[in-house]
Amino acid sequence: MKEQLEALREASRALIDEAVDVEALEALRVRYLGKKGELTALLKQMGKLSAEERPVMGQLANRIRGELESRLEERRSDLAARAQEEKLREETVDVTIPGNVTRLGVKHPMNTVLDEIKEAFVSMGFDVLDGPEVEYADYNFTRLNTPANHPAREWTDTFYFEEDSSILLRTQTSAMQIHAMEERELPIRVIIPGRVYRKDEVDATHSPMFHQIEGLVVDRGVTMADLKGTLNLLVEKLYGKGTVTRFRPHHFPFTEPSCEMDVQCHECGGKGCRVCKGEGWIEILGAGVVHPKVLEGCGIDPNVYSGWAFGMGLERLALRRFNISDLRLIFENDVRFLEQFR
Ligand code: 2NM
Repeated sequence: MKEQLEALREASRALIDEAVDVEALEALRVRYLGKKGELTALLKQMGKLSAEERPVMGQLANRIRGELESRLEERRSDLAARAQEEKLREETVDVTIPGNVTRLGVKHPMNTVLDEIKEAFVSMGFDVLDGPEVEYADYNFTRLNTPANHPAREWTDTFYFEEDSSILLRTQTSAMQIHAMEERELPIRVIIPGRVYRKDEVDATHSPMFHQIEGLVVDRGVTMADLKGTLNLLVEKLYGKGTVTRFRPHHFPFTEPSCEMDVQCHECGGKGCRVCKGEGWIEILGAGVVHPKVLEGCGIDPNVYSGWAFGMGLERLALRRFNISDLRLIFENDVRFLEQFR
């Protein structure tokens, strides 16, 4: 019995020392100390021993059990620590390795201009809306008081989908203003930026697709004075305080009276130069007091409510603002052009 116990002690020690991981240690624990383990089996044979031998062998067996247990535990924590160290080494991040350079884009000049205008109107309590680019001729023309024989309605000027000219690509964002007046509760204060389409040949100042931003106010007691005050505020936000403006009479079918607004040339201060083509003034938008027929067509009583509206082309504003010589540069997205706005 003594020899068997000593042999077990030697063999198990060697195996525990050689174990490569905690799983192997667990297998050894089961092999020697488990219910069906080798040491357990030897203990079960103690009954066969003589009365003198039994306590001596019992003590030895218990000591070996204690030794095995503490040796297993020692090796387990050893192996666990080593595994942890190995993991940390593998996961080491070298923070000194140069990173991958991400090339950041730049804001397109059109968005710079658009964001400034939006910011100016949102700060005055306007909502920003957008609407469909495919419209009924009814919303794009008829309900904006555009006569049936108006040249803008010709198929040579407008992209139609239907033979009967009932559905088209909107030529102005005003179509959405009609939707706004139909659907919104009064008072209304909205701006509507978006793409519009006209059958123009591409050149340095024309494109069959361009961007407009229109605005609309409808409330009780709204007058031309509100139009002028608000648009003057817009111009001061875009071009700086004290920028001089003028309003010239004009004609639009959807407004009466109608006007165009000019800003005094920022380049020459009104004397006349290359930028303003000798005029001293630069036209930036069209506007007017909403025609009573337009209000009526949207179910708004023109005896109680009145409104004003404006529309401006965004490309033209961006070209002038950034001194860009050709409209096509705005749409081509050549990075050599865009990089200049960093
Ligand atoms: C412009 C100029 C003047 C305009 C009018 C309306 C509506 F829906 F209220 F009748 N929307 N947009 C308007 C007025 C647009 O663009 C040059």
